[in-house]
Amino acid sequence: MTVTITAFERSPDGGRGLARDTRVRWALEEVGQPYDVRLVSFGALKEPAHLALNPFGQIPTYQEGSLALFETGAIVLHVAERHAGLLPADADARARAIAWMFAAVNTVEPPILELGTAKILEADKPWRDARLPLVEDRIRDRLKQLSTRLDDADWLDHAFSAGDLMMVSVLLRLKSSGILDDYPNLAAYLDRGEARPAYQRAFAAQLAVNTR
Ligand SMILES: N[C@@H](CCC(=O)N[C@@H](CS)C(=O)NCC(=O)O)C(=O)O
Repeated sequence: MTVTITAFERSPDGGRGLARDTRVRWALEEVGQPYDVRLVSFGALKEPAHLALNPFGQIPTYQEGSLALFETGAIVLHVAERHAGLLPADADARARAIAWMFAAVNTVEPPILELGTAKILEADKPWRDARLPLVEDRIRDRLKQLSTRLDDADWLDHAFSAGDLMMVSVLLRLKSSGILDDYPNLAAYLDRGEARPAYQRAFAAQLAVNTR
């Protein structure tokens, strides 16, 4: 059955791979599932047709026959459950991989997103300079914990899984900040994720859209 995802017609990041269609593309590439992409303008995101697919008016969405999904965690989990390659066969290892997916979007991503809010959306606020170090400290707390757990392993729980795909996707947002320089094992983890051929294909596909 044809899979269709949505992505920005023109991503605000200019194709750096930070728009969240990249993680869905990456998951589909990892499992070898072809997909179509429907590009959506910012205006169209808030129109009824798109809101029927994602009530929050965001990308990406995922359609497969009569199934329509939103939220990248749910989409990547769906892809990982339907196809081999992103979740271990062992039931306990599978549950742990899913726990890492939740950790990525629920525990690690929120303070990282706050940094963007503090730097860009609150750039003109009088509290901006006082708030920024607090936000960075919250990110560092999480990175230290993640770095300690990863230690010198390649991936979070033995073999690469959807948990790593989500965690690397979340950490990518820090790449230009320099914060990861203080956590060399996390920087190397990020490099390993980006070096995967499936990620490279996903990145190239979204870049092609944004450099047309
Ligand atoms: N939690 C959602 C977040 C989706 C999200 O923030 N999408 C952004 C692009 S990466 C978006 O569509 N922003 C436009 C908007 O919110 O109007 C997910 O993981 O799918």
